[in-house]
Amino acid sequence: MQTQVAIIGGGPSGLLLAQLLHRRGIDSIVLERKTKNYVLGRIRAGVLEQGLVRLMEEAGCADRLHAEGFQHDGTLISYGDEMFRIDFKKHTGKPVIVYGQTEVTRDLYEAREQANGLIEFNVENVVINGADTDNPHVTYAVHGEIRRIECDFVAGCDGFHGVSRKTIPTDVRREYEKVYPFGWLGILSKTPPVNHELIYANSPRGFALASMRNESLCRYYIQCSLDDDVEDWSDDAFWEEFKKRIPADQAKQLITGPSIEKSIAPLRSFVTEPMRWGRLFLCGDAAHIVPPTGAKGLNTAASDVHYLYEALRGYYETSSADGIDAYSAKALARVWKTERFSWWFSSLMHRYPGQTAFDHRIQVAELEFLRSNEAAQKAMAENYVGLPY
Ligand code: FAS
Ligand code: PHB
Repeated sequence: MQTQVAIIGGGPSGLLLAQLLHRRGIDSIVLERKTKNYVLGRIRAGVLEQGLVRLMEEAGCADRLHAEGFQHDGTLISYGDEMFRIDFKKHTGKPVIVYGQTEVTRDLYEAREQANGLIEFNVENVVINGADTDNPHVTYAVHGEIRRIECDFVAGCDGFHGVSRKTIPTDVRREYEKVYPFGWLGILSKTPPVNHELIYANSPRGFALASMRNESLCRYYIQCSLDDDVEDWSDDAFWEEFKKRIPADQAKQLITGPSIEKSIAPLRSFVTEPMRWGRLFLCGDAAHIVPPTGAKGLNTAASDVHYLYEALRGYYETSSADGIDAYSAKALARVWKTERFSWWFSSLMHRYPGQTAFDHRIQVAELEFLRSNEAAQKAMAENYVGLPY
């Protein structure tokens, strides 16, 4: 087979890139290791920056997002029984949209299918060959049959555990990592949200987050030990702990119910440099990971896709290599800013093993500064709604 761009990975990065390229007449083939239903079964992000919304509009996939997404003009931050609001609209003029990553991915799959986009599922043994030449090709197997794609470029959109990053030679790659000494236990429940906005809670017992997917579907998280097993946490145990971590007046109005999904995610900060090697470009989780505290994972994948899409358009439409030559530096400049914000917000909101009473008072002092200082709130709001592309 022959295509212009071989895309490894059928998650949001790969699908969004494929759909944007298609809209400019640039063809691609997406190779996905799992089935479509498996990919859609993952419960991941819930908050979209305006940049991702604009890209979904440009991809022709934003109708349901606009119809069903919820505009949030601020977020709530609590510490003990204290709570205050960061007003996004006042400080930035922009909202965020609450709309699950699952729905973003569903909309993108639907658009690819309507465009008869080529997506191969259940692929195995993907190998990216000759990325450092002008004639790369990708080999892979489907049901035991070996296949080969000749292409101009390869987009590595295969997430943290994919093959793309590892295709870049170790003497070229530089990796930066911070593993956090705790995880997030998340549940999905068909209950109304405890508040109409998200609540990020710092408590002496640990972090908690009250999020949502719609008015009758909630996504709640509590910080948990890395030694915890999701089986250790009954629904009742989760709800009891969650109530202890949010302000008492919010706990009183919390409506609990059975979990329809429950999982523990480890937290890490991770960046690979460079994000390009020859004709291979890394996008999204294939290149970087953030702790979900700042809701930046999916949204930083989106800005990578934007830079790569514009670079490939420049190559095919004006025969300019400027965009592809600048891709890695441009993407990394924004990646590191979202890494910083996610690390800062995680450091502010979580209880770290060995944290002393002094350390906790410093967190409270920073929260009280954020609560009382307009400049601090503006900085927080600008990072949360999304820094410019
Ligand atoms: P993805 O990992 O989503 O997609 C990569 C795709 O490549 C997958 O479908 C995978 O099956 C496929 N693949 C892997 N190896 C392959 C191979 N060798 N060949 C072919 N295909 C291959 N972000 C937030 O903003 N907020 C959150 O709350 C949040 N929660 C998260 C919870 C968890 C448990 C995880 C893991 C991530 C979370 N994230 C969150 C981050 C997440 O949303 C990612 O940023 C987002 O999925 C990035 O999208 P992709 O780059 O497409 O990577
Ligand atoms: C979610 O709704 O899953 C979510 C929202 C905001 C975050 C992390 C996760 O910071």
